[in-house]
Amino acid sequence: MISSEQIPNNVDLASNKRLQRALEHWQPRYLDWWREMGPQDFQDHHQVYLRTAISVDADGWAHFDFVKLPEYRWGIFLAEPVKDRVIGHGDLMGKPAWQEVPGEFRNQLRRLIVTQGDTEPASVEQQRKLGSKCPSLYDLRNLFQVNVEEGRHLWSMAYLLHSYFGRDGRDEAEDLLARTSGNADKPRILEAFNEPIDNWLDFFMFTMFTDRDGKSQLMSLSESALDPLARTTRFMLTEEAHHMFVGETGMSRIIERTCQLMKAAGGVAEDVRRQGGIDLPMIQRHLNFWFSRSLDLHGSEISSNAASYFSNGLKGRAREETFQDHTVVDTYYDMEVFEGGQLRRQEVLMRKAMNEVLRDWYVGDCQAGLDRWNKVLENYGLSDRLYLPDKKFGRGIGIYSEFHFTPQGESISAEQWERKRQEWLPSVEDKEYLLSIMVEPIFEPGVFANYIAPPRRGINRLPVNHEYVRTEA
Ligand code: BYC
Ligand code: FE
Ligand code: FE
Repeated sequence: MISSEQIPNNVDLASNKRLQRALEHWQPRYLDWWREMGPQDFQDHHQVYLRTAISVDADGWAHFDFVKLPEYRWGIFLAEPVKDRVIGHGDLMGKPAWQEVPGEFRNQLRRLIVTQGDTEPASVEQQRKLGSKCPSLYDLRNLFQVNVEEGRHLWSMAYLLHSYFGRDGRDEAEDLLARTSGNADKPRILEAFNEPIDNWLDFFMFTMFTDRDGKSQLMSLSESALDPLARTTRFMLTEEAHHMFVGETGMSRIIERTCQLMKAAGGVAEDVRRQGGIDLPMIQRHLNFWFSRSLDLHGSEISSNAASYFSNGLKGRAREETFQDHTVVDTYYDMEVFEGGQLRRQEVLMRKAMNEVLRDWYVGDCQAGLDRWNKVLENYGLSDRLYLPDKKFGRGIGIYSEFHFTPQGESISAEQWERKRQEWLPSVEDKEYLLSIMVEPIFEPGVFANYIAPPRRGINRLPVNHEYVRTEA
């Protein structure tokens, strides 16, 4: 019998027999998945200093304790309801938000929830081998905090599937545990979630850029007419902020260390590598890769799926309330398209351009983080700067994906692309080099790998040199 003690929740699990029964079946499978596909070598003999959500108010977040990973209490939380909430955009605007799934939108909603749910365990799988290469105990703990929260995000989507989609929902919840990142037969649904992440540069770039697509999509879903979906995703956003903190500050600290090593080498970027650091061109190549993969995650520029999600109220724009017009029937998006070897502007119905509208919001959010990275370079008196490549660069999805563009957005031939891609995207040598400086994990409190600076402060006001992960004999 599953108790609310085991599963912290604010959905009155104790009196919901149907959901309890569903979870009794699903929870053991989840735990099997976690043991098999979750953090490798850190399941049974390590105590990790983790934050567990035990309620949705601010206090509910302040709960820190040492736990073994498989004993983490994954909870089910929805943000507090908004009284008399109405649909905020699209053709049904002003009607009461839905507390149940309308039959006519059932397939679309299930698909959105499954796609969202699929990314959460995928990221845990992608990151499962990073523990044994960690740059410090502080970073190891942050990795596990991200992993358990992505596990909880999976719980959130499984909760919606079990509660609102009957039998197909149960099947879909099982399938979320059956697909595997990078698996040839049963891969994860979206492309970026099948890319390997086996070094910490990729990890920080992923949490900076790909988790930020999580933020985009969760903001969009938190506008949904389906109220339980809106409330679930609204609460998930509070955790997402921490994931991007891990990525942004992880990279800031790598950049800081790179600056120190560059100064020691008289400002020569390439000499950083001779000292075991990560040089700026290599950082830029990884940034180019994860940024463009994450742009892809926003879907095609011109999408009738997106139009239908918006019209039906299933997905809104990020911060929908900040827009004047919530129905956008006769408005157009001025889009850059590539046709007959030429870039030109084209008016696209705004509803069909909703993926692009969200992508624009995402690019702005990324740029703010990049400005902070460049501040580090500036503070060290260096003239080098990191930049976001053009939206058309390196794309695998959408209207630019069949063509080739430079990071500055100029069109080039396939042949030119082949010649230059080594300069713009991570190479096999980059990956080998990164693994070579991450061979040994660092488990000594307060010690950091040579390629990364320590953080300014520790977790929950503890010192930086606290033993955030303890090994048991
Ligand atoms: N890879 O009209 P289109 C997160 C497919 S991250 C592969 O362009 P639509 C997290 C598409 O499915 C947030 N396939 O797309 C981060 C469609 O297939 P069909 C995850 C792709 O539907 C880090 C076709 O191409 N949440 O939470 O407008 C760690 C043409 O579709 C891709 C969500 O994604 C791709 N990149 O937009 C942990 C929210 N892109 O119909 C977690 C839910 C498109 O031809 N999902 N396709 O078979 C959605 O809202 C939409 O499905 C998408 C795609 C925005 C992803
Ligand atoms: Fe997530
Ligand atoms: Fe995340």
